[in-house]
Amino acid sequence: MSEKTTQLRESFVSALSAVDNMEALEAIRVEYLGKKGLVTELLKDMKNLSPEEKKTFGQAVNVLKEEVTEMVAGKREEIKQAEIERENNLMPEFDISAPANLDRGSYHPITLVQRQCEEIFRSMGFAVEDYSEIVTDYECFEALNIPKNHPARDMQDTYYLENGQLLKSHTSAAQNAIYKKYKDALINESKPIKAIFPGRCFRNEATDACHENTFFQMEGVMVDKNISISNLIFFMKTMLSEVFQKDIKVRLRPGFFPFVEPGFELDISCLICGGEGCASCKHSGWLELCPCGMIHPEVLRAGGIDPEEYTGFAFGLGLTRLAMMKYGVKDIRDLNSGSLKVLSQFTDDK
Ligand code: FA5
Repeated sequence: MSEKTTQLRESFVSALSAVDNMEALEAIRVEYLGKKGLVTELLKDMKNLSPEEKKTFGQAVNVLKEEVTEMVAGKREEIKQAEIERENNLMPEFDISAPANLDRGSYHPITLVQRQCEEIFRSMGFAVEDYSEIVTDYECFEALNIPKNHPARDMQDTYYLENGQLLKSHTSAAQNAIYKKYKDALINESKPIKAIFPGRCFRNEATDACHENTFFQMEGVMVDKNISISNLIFFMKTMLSEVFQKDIKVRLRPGFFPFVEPGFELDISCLICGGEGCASCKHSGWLELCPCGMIHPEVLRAGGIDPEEYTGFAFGLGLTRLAMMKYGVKDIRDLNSGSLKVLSQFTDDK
């Protein structure tokens, strides 16, 4: 009887030697060890044996079963290792000493302009802050003196999430958090609040050569005792002359924003057409770049600052438009196009 187990073992070993993948291995496992497999079938022959023979034969079948199981496991490991090796051979070698690939891309023009502005304001003692792109209605509107149903909301329709939060339509949405963060140092240590906070903004509006639904702004605020419009104008002028490295024609005109009083629109003469009028400036020769004004008392109050004691200015620079002007990009949509042909032309030429 043990001859039968020996024969079956030999036939299994020979079949296994031809197996080189998991599917074939599984097929042979089922053929020998499955419920109706060849090893299990051997037990059927036991019924005609004496009790003594049954015992010996049963033990021989069990040993065979264990051996076959072990050989299947061994083969499985062998196939796995071979697969790993095959994959490793397909991977390109990483050579740490290889020379750098100089063709490795460039910074986005908005990143370049943003970094330049950050540097300019940092050198004037401003902290650079970051803020979330998802904000609450309170942060984006209510804390800025724009209650529900205020007409100013029409100018800043944005994208709402199901939980009531929204994608911020302007960087002013961070003002309240900034005042709350720095107010104790202002009140207790007489440290003026000086911060800029660049960020991505979103608006649900039709796009054209100077409007995108996703664009960047950089907000700036300064709060202290006796801050006036002259401080505001000084910082705006300094920033623009540093960014453009030349005199730029600017104009200041009244502008309405519920969170400043008085409020201004700061426009620059269009650098694409030299003020003649083109699609980039809506044929006016001027480009709205940086609305600004003195922070409204209600907004200071919402930030925990007493407007009887402190005043401040705020501005909301259109960073994407600034990049257009600095690099001569005629259509704002090119900046979000992801086109390497367009974007690889810009370098940090500071
Ligand atoms: C605001 O967003 C105010 N939060 C700015 C502000 C801050 C005023 C602090 C007073 C005090 P406005 O919607 O005008 O204002 O946008 C500010 C600037 O962002 C614009 O001058 C423009 O340069 C840029 N901007 C606005 N909408 C777009 C757009 N769709 N695409 C590209 N740039 C835009």
